[in-house]
Amino acid sequence: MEKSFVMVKPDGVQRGLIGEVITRLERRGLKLTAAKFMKVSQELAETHYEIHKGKPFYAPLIKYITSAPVMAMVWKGPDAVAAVRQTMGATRPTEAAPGSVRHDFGLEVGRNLTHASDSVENGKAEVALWFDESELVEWGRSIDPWVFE
Ligand code: IDP
Ligand code: MG
Repeated sequence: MEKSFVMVKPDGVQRGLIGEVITRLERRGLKLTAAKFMKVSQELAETHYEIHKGKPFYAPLIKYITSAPVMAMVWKGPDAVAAVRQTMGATRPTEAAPGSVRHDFGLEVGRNLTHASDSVENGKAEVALWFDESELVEWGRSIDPWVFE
């Protein structure tokens, strides 16, 4: 089953929205596989956002993501990458669909509350970057047959 790396960014943590984000993903039927509350090192931030190096928002982005703790998670499910992106909403909160996290709680792209993997391939790479294999919890959820066909 597909895995998505999800992070409640420092603004989401500071605003008390960890529970809100988790609730929405749980309600959707996605399955929590790993979670840790942590400070992001400069090195981890730079590796995670390597693709954006050289862009005008890169330096502020690294500063933002290392400025306060984040909630890093892995969520699993059929089509999990697309499902999580949809629940989080488009990168720019003013372009995010009503009902999405970024729409409902955000205004500015530089304070858009969450991260979610944008492809299956990046999902795998990000899960491996942020978590040790031993931190991934494989578990049977009793409602699985009522959520997964
Ligand atoms: P994503 O988080 O929806 O995948 P990306 O384009 O990968 O969006 O950008 C990574 C992050 O960089 C965004 O979530 C946002 O925090 C920040 N960012 C992207 N574009 C801008 C911008 O134009 N100004 C400020 N920050 C930006
Ligand atoms: Mg991205």
